[in-house]
Amino acid sequence: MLIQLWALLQVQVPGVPERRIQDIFKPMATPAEAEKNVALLTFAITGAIFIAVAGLLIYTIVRFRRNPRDTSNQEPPQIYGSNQIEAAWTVIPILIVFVLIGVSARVIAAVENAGPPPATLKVTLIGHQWWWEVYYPDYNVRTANEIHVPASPDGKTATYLTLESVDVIHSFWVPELAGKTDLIPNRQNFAWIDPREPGVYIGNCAEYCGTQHAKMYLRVIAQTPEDFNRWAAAQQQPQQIRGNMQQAKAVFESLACVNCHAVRGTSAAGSFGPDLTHLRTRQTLASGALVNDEQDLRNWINDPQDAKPGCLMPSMKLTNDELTQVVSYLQALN
Ligand code: HEC
Ligand SMILES: [Cu+2]
Repeated sequence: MLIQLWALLQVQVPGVPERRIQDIFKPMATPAEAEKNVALLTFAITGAIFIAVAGLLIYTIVRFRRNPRDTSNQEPPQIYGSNQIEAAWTVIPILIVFVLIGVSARVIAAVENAGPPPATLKVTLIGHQWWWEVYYPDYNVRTANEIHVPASPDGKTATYLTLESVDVIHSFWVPELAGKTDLIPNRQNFAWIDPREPGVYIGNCAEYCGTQHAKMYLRVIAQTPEDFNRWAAAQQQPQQIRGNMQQAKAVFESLACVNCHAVRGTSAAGSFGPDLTHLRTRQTLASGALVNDEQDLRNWINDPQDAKPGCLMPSMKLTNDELTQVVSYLQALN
């Protein structure tokens, strides 16, 4: 319920098939499927325990309630101890716990030790307060907040994610694709996904990481292999700006933006904030907080603290003219 509500609050991008309800019971990838089965088993066992305990409790309350005609005010007989019952309710729960531990451990091991299929895409996902850096080592492509991957209808393609963090602990969680895995500073974690259908799968940082943790959405954009290859090839291109953008580009390069942001092919080479080389090809801005259109982009650059109070991009107090130039430049970064 809460998860659904939260999904509905997210930005909608027209024309993109989006799996808006993040339902762990409708897995769309192998790891999520395995984990769903453990969840169902755990629910079944704990559900049965709940019904047994609650049933006995209700039975006792009703069966042994005070009789209104009983005016003797006497305590009922006080009975202590039964070795059989004590042993039963010690041993049975221990056995149940061991079954759950065993099954969970087996599924975790199976997911973690699964060998990569021949067609494996490598992606490094780096957590920042409060956005995701996405790096494709085999393509030397760097982007943010939206992970493009090939879909895997036949289960023969997978994306292996190396998870890192530059500041605090974050957590990768795209419920329909895989369970949570933390991104921990000074260490590498791994996760993998193989989305069965093309589409946009929405996730969120799942480990509280500071004020804007709730606005740290993640999109996995699964595409057909052809579409993915086309996307990757386009992302590999450095930025080429058409003639009439020269002035807008110069304004952007004269501002402090370049200390925090990179645009490949220009003098902007900062790495503190998201790489903006192909900004226009992203669906959202600021980790899913805003739609990537002219209006939201303008508002964001004018004052990022409005959409994400406390975020690590300051309001640059641009003049109206500078703002217009910078927005038109960023809008041209295809
Ligand atoms: C002090 C470093 C810093 C400066 C200076 C800075 N930014 Fe940012 N910028 C960031 C950070 C950090 C984020 C990510 C914020 C978040 O999502 O929480 C960001 C996000 C953005 C985004 C959204 C990118 C995306 O893919 O979601 C745009 C666009 C952007 N900045 C443009 C600019 C422009 C234009 C300037 C100059 C007027 C500028 N920034 C100056 C740090 C900076
Ligand atoms: Cu977080």
